[in-house]
Amino acid sequence: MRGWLMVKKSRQPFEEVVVGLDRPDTAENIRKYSPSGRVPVLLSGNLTVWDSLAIGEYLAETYPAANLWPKDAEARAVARSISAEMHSGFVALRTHCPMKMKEQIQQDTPQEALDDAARVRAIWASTRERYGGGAGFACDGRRPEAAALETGPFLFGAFTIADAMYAPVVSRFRTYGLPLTGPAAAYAEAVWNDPDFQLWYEAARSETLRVPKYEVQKAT
Ligand SMILES: N[C@@H](CCC(=O)N[C@@H](CS)C(=O)NCC(=O)O)C(=O)O
Repeated sequence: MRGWLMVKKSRQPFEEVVVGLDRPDTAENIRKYSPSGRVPVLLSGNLTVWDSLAIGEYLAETYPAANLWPKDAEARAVARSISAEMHSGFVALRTHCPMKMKEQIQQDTPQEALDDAARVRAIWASTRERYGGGAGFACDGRRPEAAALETGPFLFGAFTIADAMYAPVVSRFRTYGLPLTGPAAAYAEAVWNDPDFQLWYEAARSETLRVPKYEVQKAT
């Protein structure tokens, strides 16, 4: 979802190849495209980019008009920080709340995953407050004059790579009924209602491929 959303938001035409995961031929199929054996991978001419955040960076540099990172350097540094935090962290949330967009699941979510969810909520609320076109104050309390804050419902106003990085978590909050109120809830709603996010959701709803290891957990 993350790489796909980034390419959609770059507004460039692209062709999608879907590879079924957790199957005997998955590794072989992915390695036709990706040297890491992981998806997503972006092929552009002779170039292969095999990591979602690297894909975002490449698209942001190649198609600057798409504004995939915030324009302001301070906001951009924060956007990169929270994107990197998502990329390398939140292991408990990912482990105990696997992404299952179509389902509503009642479970006793372990405290460590709830702690991750709390950190995500705090990131969403504080980023919206400082950079989302609302109050728009810098870390030291100053309003950043060069911020050129854009209005919009996303973390930095307009949709950026940071929103793509957190989009799967928006889905996890919904699937597992994780607590969500106030600005963080409004933000999650905005991502859910984004037309490109909805395109992915509709495709997921009609998807017939299954990932066997995630089918053990039953929806209630
Ligand atoms: N750092 C990578 C992680 C990618 C990753 O873990 N992808 C999983 C699917 S979400 C994968 O390719 N799994 C291969 C498999 O299940 O065989 C990125 O975000 O691009």
